[in-house]
Amino acid sequence: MTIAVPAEPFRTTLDAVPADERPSTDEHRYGPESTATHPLATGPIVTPPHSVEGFVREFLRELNYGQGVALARATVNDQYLALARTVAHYLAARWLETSRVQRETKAKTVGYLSAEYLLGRQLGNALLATDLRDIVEDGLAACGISLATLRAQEVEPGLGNGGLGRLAACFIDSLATLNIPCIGYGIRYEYGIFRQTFVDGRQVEQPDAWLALGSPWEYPHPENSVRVDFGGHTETYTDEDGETRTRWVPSWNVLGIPYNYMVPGYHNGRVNTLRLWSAQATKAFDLDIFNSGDYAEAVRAQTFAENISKVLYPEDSTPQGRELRLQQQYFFVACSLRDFIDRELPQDFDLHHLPERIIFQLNDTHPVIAVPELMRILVDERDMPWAEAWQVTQQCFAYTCHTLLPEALEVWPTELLGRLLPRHLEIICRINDDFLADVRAAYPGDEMRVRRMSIVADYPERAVRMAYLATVAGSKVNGVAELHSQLLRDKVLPDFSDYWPEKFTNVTNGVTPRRFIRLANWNFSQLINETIGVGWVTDLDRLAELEPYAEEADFRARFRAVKSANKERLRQLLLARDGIDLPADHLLDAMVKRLHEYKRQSLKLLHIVSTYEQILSGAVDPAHVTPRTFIFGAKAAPGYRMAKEIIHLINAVGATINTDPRTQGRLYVAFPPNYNVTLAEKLIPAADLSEQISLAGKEASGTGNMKFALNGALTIGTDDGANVEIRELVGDDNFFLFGMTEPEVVELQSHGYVPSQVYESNPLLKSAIDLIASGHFTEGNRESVAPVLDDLLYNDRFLTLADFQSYIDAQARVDAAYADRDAWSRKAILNVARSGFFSSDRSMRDYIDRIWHTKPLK
Ligand code: NBG
Repeated sequence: MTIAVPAEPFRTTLDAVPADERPSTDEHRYGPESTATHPLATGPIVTPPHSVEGFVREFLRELNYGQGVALARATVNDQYLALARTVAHYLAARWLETSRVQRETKAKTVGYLSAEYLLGRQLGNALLATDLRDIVEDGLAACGISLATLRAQEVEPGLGNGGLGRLAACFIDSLATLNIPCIGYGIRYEYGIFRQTFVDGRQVEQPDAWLALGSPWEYPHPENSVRVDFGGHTETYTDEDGETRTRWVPSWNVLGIPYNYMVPGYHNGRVNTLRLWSAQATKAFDLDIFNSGDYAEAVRAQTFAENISKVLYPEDSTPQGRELRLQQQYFFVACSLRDFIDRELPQDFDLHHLPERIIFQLNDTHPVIAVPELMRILVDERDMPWAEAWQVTQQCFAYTCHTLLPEALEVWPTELLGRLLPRHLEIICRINDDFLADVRAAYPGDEMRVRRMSIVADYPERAVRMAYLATVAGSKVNGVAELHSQLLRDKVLPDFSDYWPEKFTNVTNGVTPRRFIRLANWNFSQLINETIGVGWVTDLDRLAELEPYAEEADFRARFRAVKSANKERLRQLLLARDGIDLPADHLLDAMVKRLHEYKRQSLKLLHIVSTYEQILSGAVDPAHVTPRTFIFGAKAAPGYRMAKEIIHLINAVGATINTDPRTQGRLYVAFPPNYNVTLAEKLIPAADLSEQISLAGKEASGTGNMKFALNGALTIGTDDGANVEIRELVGDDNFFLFGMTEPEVVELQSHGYVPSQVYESNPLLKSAIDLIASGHFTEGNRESVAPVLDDLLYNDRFLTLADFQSYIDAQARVDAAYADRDAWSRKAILNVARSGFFSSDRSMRDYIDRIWHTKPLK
């Protein structure tokens, strides 16, 4: 198709720009109080024309006037920024309209409080939401630009560590698509999750300067900044009515600047808001120092304030309890509560009715300091009696727990809390006193129970257990998969579930089909469209209609063709990105997730080494080995030594196997660095086998497991997290189950587990471990493998060795099944057809029904 590219607007005069193509007007600036009379100012917000010509005109205008360059001189980055802004123009009218309707209808809003949002690239998603992909592709082509090149220019906002942050991103996508009023609140980290590189096979972290080349998707509003106080002390005083009251006299403060991002619904005309806060120094902060003439000190003070939103803590499931992290947490929830109460609600709003307008969902314990903050606002600032304030507060919060590891539940020392947030500590203590009085009344004489349930722990140091505070304050507490919610009730918070059985519920996680099927697996989604129509993207249960096609040879062949094409696409990407040359036609066996001992990447490694060792020793004829590529993606927290040792060992094993002529064409290990959402979108659709091999009872849910199943990979997995539900839905024949169950794990541990005995008694395992121990993979260096092996043999907290044989047996079943490709395809298609439940749209409906009770916008 050829289109005539119009002259760039800078070559024309302003008057020549047709009136209906002027930039959109913000109705709030010209809103009810406005005296504007011009039809453009009072009329509807204008969306650019949905045509190739209309797009090109808008794009060139943005390039010339927004970016300030001519097409002939524009860099790829200029073009990307102009394109992003242009696509955003198409969403702007819906965005402004959504927020107007939301305000006018006084709809109850979900305030999703999350310290992390792992968004992934924005451009593709915005093109999908606006249905502009073809228009943009043609329009850019007419300008001599490739859309693919511009898409590759985007640096993803990596404002999260892993599953928890990605879940938040999926949830806000679904809420927009379901037309549910929601504001996502979080932190605009200047540096997101680190960029991972490997040097001699060891992880080296590099800062993620994601903002360096511009950030076209955000809309800063410094004029709406919020002041956040810290430190100081509290004092009591008597008010005009003779009441004794408390006030907080803070000692320092910072400003929170809101940055708004659009969260487009899918083809429904809605665009919700994600509001991320950035910290800035206040004037008060450094004025004194400036006045004293110490310029350098004043600038240092500024840096101190801005540090609060400087960097994402690169931890996942193991918080480190640092002061700056508590500052981050309080910073963003204080901004968010203030923002909602002061800016989203009318000025004269009676806060007794707050629960009718907002439900704040606490995404794990990170935002839980919002509970005493709301109490402080109501009691200290708005003069609400304590009991009334507590009633309001309890209805305004609900809490999601995302872990089962005790070390992952946040606990803040009272010393630190008292220093940073003295008033909040007092409020927490009063909440605790009131709560424990109720517990004493319910269980007279049971002081042990009272101590167990206390929000404030006395041992090993006086500290606030944030999960307990959230449980006491929240209207509901939920886990993220059936098994997890059960264990949460039985093991993590048993006293609380005994006391408040009805407070506990489950909402199984989900993933957005927009990004993880429609966008990531375009060819497959076209095949689905041709087979069952297009509605499945917002109604994922409709994938069930694919089930009969699993029995059709032609459909299976088409499914395989898509899989092969996806593998080829991944091959090309990794070649260009990392110089990794994936062999063609292998079973692609993928384990991608954060590196953590409980997830057991080392079990995967033992399987690889064992397969290799069997070939070397002649026990197995290489001709009988299923050609397999093992692909890993995993970042280790920078301070997590064992995780880093495991990464090093995987790389060492990979380097040896990939260059050993004896296993050429049979085994290949790929470990592309810096696994992130962008890579996931290419990798998951290419995989045949999904590794979900955590120790039973440790993985709260997992969401990668869902993405793989929905893209036609079979799972090899333990009975853990959402694996349990995946297996129930897809059926035992289409899932490779292995390993101990959670009760079996408890049983083994209670008898005293001795990993070295397993090693001694299992020859296959022994020879694999011995091969590693010999230094075979590390150029004879035995010391460098000792940390991992010693831990496996003498500690093995996550029972890797105990599950080894069962895992190997399951892998043999995988090989046998893969030998019949056509039968494998059938199983893979059934996985897709039966996984519609794992849409985050369904998760959101469950939250709405069981927890939020919000309604779609009219
Ligand atoms: C993670 C769990 C995962 C789960 C995600 C999302 C934390 C603290 N938890 O199993 O480990 O899928 O949360 O719920 O990051």
